Amino acid sequence: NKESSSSRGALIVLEGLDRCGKTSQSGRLYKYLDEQGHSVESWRFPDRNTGVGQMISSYLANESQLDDHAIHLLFSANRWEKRSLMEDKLRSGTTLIVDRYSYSGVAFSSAKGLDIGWCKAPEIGLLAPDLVAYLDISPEKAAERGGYGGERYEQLEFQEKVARSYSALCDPSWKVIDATLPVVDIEKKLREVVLDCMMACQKGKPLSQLWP
Ligand code: NYM
Repeated sequence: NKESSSSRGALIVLEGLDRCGKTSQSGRLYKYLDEQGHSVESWRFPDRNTGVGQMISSYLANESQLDDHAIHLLFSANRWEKRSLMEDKLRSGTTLIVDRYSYSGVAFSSAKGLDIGWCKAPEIGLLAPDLVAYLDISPEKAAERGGYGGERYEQLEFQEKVARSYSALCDPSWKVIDATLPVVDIEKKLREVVLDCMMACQKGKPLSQLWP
């Protein structure tokens, strides 16, 4: 059948603190893979284009207030509403580069003091990434980069808590990349791990679900 005869795309997730360089690295990676002739798309969460995404966006802009649990579930719902499209894309051979995913969901909400098990629960059954690349930077270094916008969470003290939450979540399969290296070096390391991962997916690595 179609599924077993054609190879699938890879689900690549980039994670890290605010100002770690994820967004510019996803852009560079997308451009590279696209130019190499791969079928690839660049995604991000929150996806602010949906109805749920607009609620999230207004919360982040401090234009609305929501209970910590409620906003957590909205971030999760925002991933659920994209799940079937995500699966279709992957199965039809498109690689997805995703800027933030469930790990951001758990790291940011548990940094507020919510129970980590409670935070992970609504993510169960979403597609598991084939690769998590963590762009590692200390909260202090990230803050020095300036450009924290005025959004909620973009403060040193809170980012320190988020960094601790990410450490608790990080598992040995994550590819941790030093985000203080020159941009081109980060790009090179990222390409290496991504191409390896895409190869494994082409060779038949099955899609799996959170939490493995
Ligand atoms: N964020 C992002 C969460 O708190 N939970 C989530 O599930 C996701 C995906 O939203 N500070 C936070 C992390 C960021 C903020 O993301 C907006 P970005 O990448 O700046 O658009």
